[in-house]
Amino acid sequence: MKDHAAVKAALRAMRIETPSWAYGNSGTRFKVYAQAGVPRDAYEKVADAAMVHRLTGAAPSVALHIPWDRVDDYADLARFAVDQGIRLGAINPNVFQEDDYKLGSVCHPDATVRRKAVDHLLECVDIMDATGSKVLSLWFADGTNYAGQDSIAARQDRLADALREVYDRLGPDQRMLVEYKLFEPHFYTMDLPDWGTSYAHCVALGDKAQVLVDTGHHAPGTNIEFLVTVLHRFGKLGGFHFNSRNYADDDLMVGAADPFQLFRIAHELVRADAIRPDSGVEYMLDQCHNLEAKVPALIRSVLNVQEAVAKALLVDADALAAAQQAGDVLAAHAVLMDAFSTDVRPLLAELRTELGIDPDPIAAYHAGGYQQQIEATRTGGRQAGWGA
Ligand code: LRH
Ligand code: MN
Repeated sequence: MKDHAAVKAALRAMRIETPSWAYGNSGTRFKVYAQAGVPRDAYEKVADAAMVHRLTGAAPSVALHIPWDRVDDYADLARFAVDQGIRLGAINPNVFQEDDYKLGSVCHPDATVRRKAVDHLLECVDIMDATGSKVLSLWFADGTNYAGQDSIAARQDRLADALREVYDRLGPDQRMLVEYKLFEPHFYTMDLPDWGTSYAHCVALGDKAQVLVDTGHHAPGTNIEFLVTVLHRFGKLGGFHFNSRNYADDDLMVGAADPFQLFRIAHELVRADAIRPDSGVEYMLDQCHNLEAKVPALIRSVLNVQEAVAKALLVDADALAAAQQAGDVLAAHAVLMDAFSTDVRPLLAELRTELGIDPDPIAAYHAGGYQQQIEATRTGGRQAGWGA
């Protein structure tokens, strides 16, 4: 069993990236509820992300989404982030919100629309050059709603061509993560519906292309820790969009709906020694806080990931291996359940004290008055949101 010092060392090194869009207003097709204090621009989103890092010590970067975070000077935004104590992370292009993209973006039947989409992806690589970001995080809403609507095969060819062009534009230390999603906004085919399709395209592209696993993008009952283990085994696990769900792509706080699933995923990652910052696996959140206050929700989410990983780090690997080798099913399962049933909050509080931060980040947030400050100062202007 890992001693507490080793567990704390691993947690101290872990990095969780928060998503700029989670600080903005979000909702469902029924309603987007505006909240007081919500950022009006990328700078205010970065400031909120910096607050999450100051209180958790574990979220030193924020992912951007373009054009939601479009600014005149990306290098200046990157400098602002550093001044705030964090850095800009993955760059997410958006080819799903313009009328031209109704029938798809890079998979659209019309070459002119495909050109427009690829040009936006290439623009996002330029933005990576300006911000120093190493990750291009690709998700395509592309798909169809009815059988026969378009050629599944032709759309795959168009997708491959677009990915190839962007891949060849990447700099030597840049890479692209290819996200998949089973359904929504399309309901017959999604051109990247599952890990197998993303994996196949990434293998065809090369080493700088890997699969992004959004935990909300699978069919109910999918064993995510299984596919994570296989992707990592083949060197194609590029990263995560962590969130949780009860039904579909609910984008709820990670660990809120199914903390045991998050623990099982963390167990496989710890076993694969894939928690380290230089493991090549990006740990990012992708959530929408439709009802709850956004900054404390992201603080809670970082804590949920830390708790799941801390429990996984406490798994008695030797006892587990011995029970598995002996075919002792109950004993093997018990080793995992012992770790999962361990209250790791005192250990995490100890780690935060050693880091010089408040052992209870949520209490510290409410005591610090940041929520009142942003609600008082961020008046006027246009609140950030998906703007769908
Ligand atoms: C699609 C998705 C994708 C993002 C968006 C905000 O559902 O998970 O990662 O671009 O959410
Ligand atoms: Mn996602």
